[in-house]
Amino acid sequence: VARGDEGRSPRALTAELAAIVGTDHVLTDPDLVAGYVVDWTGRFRGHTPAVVRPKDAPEVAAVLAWCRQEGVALVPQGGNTGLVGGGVPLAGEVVLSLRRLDAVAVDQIAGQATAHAGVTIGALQRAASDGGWSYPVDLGSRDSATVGGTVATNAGGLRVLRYGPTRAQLLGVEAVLGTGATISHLGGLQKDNTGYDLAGLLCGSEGTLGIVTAARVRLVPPPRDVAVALLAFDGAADSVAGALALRRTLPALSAAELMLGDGMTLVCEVTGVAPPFAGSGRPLRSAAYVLVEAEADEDAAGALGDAVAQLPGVRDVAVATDPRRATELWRYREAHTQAINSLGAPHKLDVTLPAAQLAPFVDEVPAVVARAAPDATTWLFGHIADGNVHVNITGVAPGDLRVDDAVFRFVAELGGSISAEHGIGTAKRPWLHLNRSQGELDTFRRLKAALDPDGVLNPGVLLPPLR
Ligand code: FAD
Ligand code: 2HG
Ligand code: ZN
Repeated sequence: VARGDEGRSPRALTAELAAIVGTDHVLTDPDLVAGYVVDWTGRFRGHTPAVVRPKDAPEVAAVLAWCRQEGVALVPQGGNTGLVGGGVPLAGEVVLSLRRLDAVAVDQIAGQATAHAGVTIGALQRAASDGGWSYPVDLGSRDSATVGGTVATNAGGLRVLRYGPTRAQLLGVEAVLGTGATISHLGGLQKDNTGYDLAGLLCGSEGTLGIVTAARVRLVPPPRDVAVALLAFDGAADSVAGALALRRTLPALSAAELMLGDGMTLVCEVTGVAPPFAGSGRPLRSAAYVLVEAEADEDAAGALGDAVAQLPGVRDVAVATDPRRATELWRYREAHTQAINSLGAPHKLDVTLPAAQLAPFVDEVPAVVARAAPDATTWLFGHIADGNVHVNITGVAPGDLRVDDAVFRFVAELGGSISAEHGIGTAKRPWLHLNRSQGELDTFRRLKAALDPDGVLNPGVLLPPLR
């Protein structure tokens, strides 16, 4: 098992790493290191002897080779927007920041892009758009989250129901494995049945098997016409039923996002934005909202309007007739993460439920939380048409795991998953057995041993410690 910073003189470590990447790219000054050792929420805080910033795959390979030789553990880091404590050095690991690998090239003929690990999703989207295409993975952290990080976590986001998660866009990767081998498969062939899908394996492996240095991704034609509407319902059950029905009645559906009255009120208070449905005052606690987006060749608004008109239980509709209003409606949803964080670091339990269990889950989970921690507050929102609910819990100490345990067990009882899209990281390791059999966990360990034989890559992430 690799160690963190214990047992080695910091000066020697820094000098040896500087010989690989240059003195300017080994950060040790506490002010410079500060942003790399704590996660976006503030719940997970670690420490590190150094942040190392290689410029390309050969330098990544050289840093990894040094870590293996010295038995020093490292944590790969992209935009540090991960929400499960997987990208920060909780046990004093060296941080390997991939942000300097920021080249991106669009192949307009193929409709594909090769993006290096440190390219942000926003930059990839802009490059795709400049080339007449679109990169369909989109998430609120787009201006910080990187290609490497989204591959490592198999990030989902706002349009999974139409385009799939990151793994569905991936045609190949370049990566440095824990064995020291650099593998590269960036040719972008649409059809290529030549053995194991290593890109698919690295996708979602959370930096435990290899360091992704570049990815070849497929692009999609940009949507010609987009319509957005915010629907209000009287309660969660109606809103869930409505979102699920739209998947069938509105083939153009590209996003369906749940919000509840409490979350909407908080967002309006924190951002200063006026509540939706002017004149109806403060949202009711029992209100539920679904933000709906449709993409079509033409008349997306017409298709959306027809489908909504047939939907039972809709109490109010706000339609965006121009892009500015569409952005305003999206803001109610996208501001949830920031608004909840303003109350203190939450516990984030990103879960998926089978469709039939979604409404009962949304109704019952606040009581499950209250039984585990009576002072806690539960916030629910998420990608409801994917069955994905973001359960956020505030008013609980970072290390108090009672609510996590209660919610994950409830999810497992209902046949759901403890991680829809954020991954396991360090936060959910103790509960992986709820979703994965002993045989699967044994297979995970064999893969880990084969691809990271020295155990230097993210040793605290994903796999629970052996008892
Ligand atoms: P980091 O946070 O730096 O790292 C995440 C994990 O990947 C860590 O385990 C790290 O060690 C590993 N890693 C990073 N780079 C590499 C690499 N090059 N090679 C190997 N391993 C690596 N997630 C969603 O899925 N959907 C959403 O809708 C969504 N919305 C978000 C909104 C906000 C406001 C925030 C703050 C986060 C959101 N996230 C969402 C979570 C987060 O943005 C994603 O998990 C994203 O994929 C993380 O990318 P990153 O570059 O920040 O990775
Ligand atoms: C989102 O969908 C992200 O906004 C973050 O996945 C969810 O803050 C969260 O819990
Ligand atoms: Zn999400």
